[in-house]
Amino acid sequence: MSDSENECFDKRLKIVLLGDCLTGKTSIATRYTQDNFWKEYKKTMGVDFYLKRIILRGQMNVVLQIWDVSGICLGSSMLENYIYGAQGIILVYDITNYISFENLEDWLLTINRSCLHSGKSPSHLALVGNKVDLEHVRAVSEERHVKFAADHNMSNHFISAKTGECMSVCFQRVAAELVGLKLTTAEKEQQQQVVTANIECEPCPKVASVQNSPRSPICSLQ
Ligand SMILES: Nc1nc2c(ncn2[C@@H]2O[C@H](COP(=O)(O)OP(=O)(O)OP(=O)(O)O)[C@@H](O)[C@H]2O)c(=O)[nH]1
Ligand SMILES: [Mg+2]
Repeated sequence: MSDSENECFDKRLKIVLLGDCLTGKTSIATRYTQDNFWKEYKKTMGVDFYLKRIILRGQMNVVLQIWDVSGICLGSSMLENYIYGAQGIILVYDITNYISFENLEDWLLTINRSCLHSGKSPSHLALVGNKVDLEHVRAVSEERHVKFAADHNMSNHFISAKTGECMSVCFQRVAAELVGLKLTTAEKEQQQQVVTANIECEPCPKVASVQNSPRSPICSLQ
C-alpha cells in the first residue's frame, strides 16, 4: 500500500491469530479477507499476513493487519516477535477438538510471558470457537467456552470459517473494542452472516502440496 493510500485510513490494527494446528486460523483469515475456503489442510509455516479494510460505525476507516501464526509456533522463540506490538490477539480453538481448547492455557501462558518480556501487552484478547458448522460433533460446551472467556477477560465468539457464519461480526467487534467504539445491536445483527450447511462426514485432513495450493496470502515469513 502506498503512503497516500495509508493516509486515507484512520487506524491500522495488528491482530494476531493464535491456537493449535488444524483449528482453522488460516481458514478464518482467508474466509474473512478473500471469502474463500479450502477443505484441504495446508500447514502454515511461520506466519502469513492478510489485510482487510473495514468501516466502523460508518465513520472510522480501519485497516486490519491479520497475522496468521502457525500452530507449531507454540514454544518457538519466534512467537514473541509475532506477538510484539499486537493490539488484538484472537485465540482460536476447534469446538470439535477438546485438546485444542485445553491447550489455550498454554497459549495464554506463552502470551503473558512474551508480554512481560517485551513490556508490551495487547489491548484486547478474544476467544474464538471455530467450526460451528460441525455442531453435531461439538466436544466443548458453550458453558466452558463462556467461563474461560470470562475468567481471562476475553470477548467470546463462535464462528465457522467454512460457512462464514458470524465471521464479520467477530472481527468488527474486536476492532471496535480496540478503537473504543461500541457496536449497536443493529450493527451486530447486520454483520451476522448465517449460512446453512449440509451435514457431511469430514475425511481426515491431508497435507496438500505447496504447488497445488491456490492460496495467495499477501506475504509470508518462515
Ligand atoms: N468443517 C469445518 N472445517 C474447517 C473450518 N475451518 C477450518 N476447517 C478445516 O480445518 C483444517 C485446518 O484448517 P487450517 O485453517 O489450515 O488450520 P490452521 O489453524 O491454520 O492450522 P496450522 O496452519 O497448522 O496452524 C482444514 O482442513 C480446513 O478446511 C470450519 O469452520 N469448519
Ligand atoms: Mg494455518
